[in-house]
Amino acid sequence: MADGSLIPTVRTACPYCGVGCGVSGQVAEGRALAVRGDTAHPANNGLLCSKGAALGATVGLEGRLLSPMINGREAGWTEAVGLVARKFSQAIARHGPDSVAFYVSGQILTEDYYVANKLMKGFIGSGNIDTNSRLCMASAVVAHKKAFGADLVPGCYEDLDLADLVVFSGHNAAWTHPVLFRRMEAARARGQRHVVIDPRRTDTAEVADLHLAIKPQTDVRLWNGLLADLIRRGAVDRGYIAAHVNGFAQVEAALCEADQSPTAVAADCGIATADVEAFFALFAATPRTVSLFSMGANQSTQGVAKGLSIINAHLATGRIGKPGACPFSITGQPNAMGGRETGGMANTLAGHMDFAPEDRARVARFWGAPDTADKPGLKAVDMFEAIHDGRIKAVWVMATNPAVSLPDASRVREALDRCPFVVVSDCVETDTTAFADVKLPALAWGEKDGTVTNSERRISRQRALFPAPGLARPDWRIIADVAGAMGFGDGFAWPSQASVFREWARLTAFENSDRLLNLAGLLDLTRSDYAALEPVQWPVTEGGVGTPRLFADGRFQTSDHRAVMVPVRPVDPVSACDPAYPLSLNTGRIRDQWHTMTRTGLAPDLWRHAPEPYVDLHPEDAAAVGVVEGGLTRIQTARGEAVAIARLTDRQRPGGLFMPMHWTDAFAPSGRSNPLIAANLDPVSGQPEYKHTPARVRPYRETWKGFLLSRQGHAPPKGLDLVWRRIPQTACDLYEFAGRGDEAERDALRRALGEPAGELLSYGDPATGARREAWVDRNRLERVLFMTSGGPLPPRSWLADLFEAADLPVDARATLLFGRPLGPVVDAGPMVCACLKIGARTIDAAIAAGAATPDAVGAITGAGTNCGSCRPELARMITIAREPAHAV
Ligand SMILES: Nc1nc2c(c(=O)[nH]1)N[C@H]1C(S)=C(S)[C@@H](COP(=O)(O)OP(=O)(O)OC[C@H]3O[C@@H](n4cnc5c(=O)[nH]c(N)nc54)[C@H](O)[C@@H]3O)O[C@H]1N2
Ligand SMILES: Nc1nc2c(c(=O)[nH]1)N[C@H]1C(S)=C(S)[C@@H](COP(=O)(O)OP(=O)(O)OC[C@H]3O[C@@H](n4cnc5c(=O)[nH]c(N)nc54)[C@H](O)[C@@H]3O)O[C@H]1N2
Ligand code: SF4
Ligand SMILES: [Mo]
Repeated sequence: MADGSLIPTVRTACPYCGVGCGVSGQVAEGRALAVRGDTAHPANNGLLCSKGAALGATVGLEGRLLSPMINGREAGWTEAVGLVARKFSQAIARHGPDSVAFYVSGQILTEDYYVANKLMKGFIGSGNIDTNSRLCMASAVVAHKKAFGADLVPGCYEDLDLADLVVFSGHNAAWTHPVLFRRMEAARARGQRHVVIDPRRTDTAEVADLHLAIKPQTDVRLWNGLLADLIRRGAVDRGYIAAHVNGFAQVEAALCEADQSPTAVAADCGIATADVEAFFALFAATPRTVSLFSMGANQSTQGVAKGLSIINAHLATGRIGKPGACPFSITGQPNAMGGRETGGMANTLAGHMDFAPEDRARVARFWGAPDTADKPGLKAVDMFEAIHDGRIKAVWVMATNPAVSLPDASRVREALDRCPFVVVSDCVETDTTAFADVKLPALAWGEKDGTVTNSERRISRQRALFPAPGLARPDWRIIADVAGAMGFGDGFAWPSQASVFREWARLTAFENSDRLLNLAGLLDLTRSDYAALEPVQWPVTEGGVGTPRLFADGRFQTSDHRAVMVPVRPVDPVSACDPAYPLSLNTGRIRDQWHTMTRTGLAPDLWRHAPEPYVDLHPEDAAAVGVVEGGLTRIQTARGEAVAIARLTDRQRPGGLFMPMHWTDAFAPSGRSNPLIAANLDPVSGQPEYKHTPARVRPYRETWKGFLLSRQGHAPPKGLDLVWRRIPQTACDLYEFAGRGDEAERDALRRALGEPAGELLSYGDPATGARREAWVDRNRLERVLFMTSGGPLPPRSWLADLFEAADLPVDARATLLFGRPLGPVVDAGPMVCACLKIGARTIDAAIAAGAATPDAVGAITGAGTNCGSCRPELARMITIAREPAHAV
């Protein structure tokens, strides 16, 4: 019981990022959920970010998949499971085990992952199971394996508290790992320094001590330059290298192939020599350095090389396995790490064992599965290519939305469309379920029960808060049932997820003389031990004791126990740009949305910070082609086109574009980034280069535009070529749209929308092409539609707020078609603090009145005082207000 109340508290883990925060949930009644940060969880000590804090708004049942569906009709489990088993078995019988595939996700639990991998690799006998972590962690995994002998993350979050210097490589932690960033903010207050390597001036970079806004994809050049400089200064740790590291001489020799002077490095990276020198000096002088690396490093055709160049600098200085010192690849998804452990990747087998004959024999023996795969399967992008060309006849997608998130997404959709049999397990309808022959309803967060592993190898429990709705089932159970129906029942007959976990733990400990991934201390968990399991970091030794830091003894998991430095050479893909596509398109995340928005998209508050798809670009690049601030803009690449709102900013390097990855058909079909992304891969890791595609921009040049506010949901009207965006509000949906057609196009839209109930109020002005309509039913506002072919449109917020009223205020009715109340309009500006709904104008006013720190702004306005995710933005706004040169 919490707070003396009668409502029980369930301690669980957040389903979003790899920080892996503990969440305390209380269910009042039905599905009404209140969440707080779990003060006893070591990852977050009670903090949550905006996404975690909004979990309560995302657990409703509307839109949920609650029954298996076969070709669009509801079916029972027996029929659905039987069909999936039969289709997979038939494909295997006719075309062999490699004609089927699973594409899974870092958002299923370890138990789910273990069962999926055991079925595909152990019993179907194919390596064709890969995970969306291919798009995320694959390059870091390869770098770890090459350098340490296995996919081992050396450090822990405590290192981020203890470090004197944190280097962020391609990591916008302020937005993507906000709770960890707040921990580092606290360390900064104690003197920790931050260096950010990112072509964009992100919120992480804005508040850093040094921002290296490198030319895209020049990281290897920079880190090699750093290592050469450390050698020149005598700042490498010769004793550590002699005792624990191979390959130093080869790396040193490779460095000598290029001019490593700070001036040459700075020129190639497109930054000031003084900044390069400052970074090198700071790194050399700071033994307690943590180098975080994330998607700006991994999602590259040089992703492995980037990781290795970072690790090389740490091995050469002995900054690993020590408090406050390590290279730290941070994970994205809540269970990216769990997937890497259990074998979710096509090129590993299970439990950090690969396809070497003795490893394979050991896993096959453990599973009692003589047909266990003896070679790696297809990696994600190649898997979808094999679906496209017909080699794969049946695919099962679980907990991921590849029709949105894979590169070259139009080709992925084509592949799914051609595939003879597509199964999708999800909790809701998605752009991918649209291609499914069979949809299987999975339990969602708050209903599932099992374990996840976060970035610091910490295993936490996700626990159920609600009973299973409808016919939804846990993923592991669905897979085990299909395995049973395929005739593999004996190996899949677990009575509970606790018994799956025990088997998984036993596998890690099985004939284990040298594998660090070992859960020996968790082999004998009873069901109640499992229910009560406290967060613990692997390796877990016999007494159940965890291990925060690896390699403290300088022993690595290679055959001679020495780490390996690997020579890496930079490649410059950006300067070789096609003149038709002179810009470099970079993509990534926004603060308050999670990936394809199937869950965060349900929380209206999370829409306020970035309501529409946008493209950030430098004012010079915009001016060159006539793109204007706030204007609809076409972004074109050799693969496809999108339309987004232009945001002109000097936070973007000239030549660079940035688009968020999040929009889908459900929210903005033309705002999707991934039809634009070429599927260029790191040759070893197979990870796509989401951060660089040659591109160009052009104004969209709409002839008319408008917006609709409606209680009723609307799909984008078929047959009309509109730029269409849906933006959920508290009591209605806002739709923004624009077109390039004539009056007839507007009439067609008007017809497609149909008529709601109620009385129609309307106004038209042929001169400006303005058309304004409102429907009021029993004094409740049902719909508002505004269109214009030239004139301005009023702000939407006042109108959206009117939908929250049960009864339309009398004066509001009179002014509805003006789109604003009588008297002055208070526009709070773009929303900065999503929790307390504080807009930019309010914050600017507080800064103008003298607030000089995020705390001071918080004291006046309240902004940043709940989850704190907007604190970096407050700091940036203060900086900009102070330095007018910054502002654009
Ligand atoms: N709010 C939010 N948080 C999330 C997620 C989410 O969807 N929303 N997703 C989670 C997941 S799965 C992941 S993987 C993580 C990702 O977390 P991050 O890696 O922090 O996120 P991104 O925005 O993809 O990319 C990080 C940065 O890489 C920079 N970059 C681009 N090119 C280069 C380059 O050549 N060199 C360098 N050094 N940097 C470059 C980009 O400008 C961007 O700022 O976030 C996790 N957290
Ligand atoms: N342009 C661009 N594209 C990118 C990236 C980028 O930086 N730029 N980043 C890439 C990266 S790092 C990642 S991780 C991917 C993420 O891309 P996706 O994995 O495609 O994105 P999500 O929206 O997280 O998809 C998760 C799906 O699982 C469902 N789901 C949630 N919980 C469960 C569950 O318990 N069981 C089941 N069966 N389903 C569940 C959700 O409803 C959702 O549909 O995107 C990649 N794509
Ligand atoms: S930082 Fe936010 S999204 Fe990540 S685990 Fe914590 S609460 Fe969830
Ligand atoms: Mo990710």
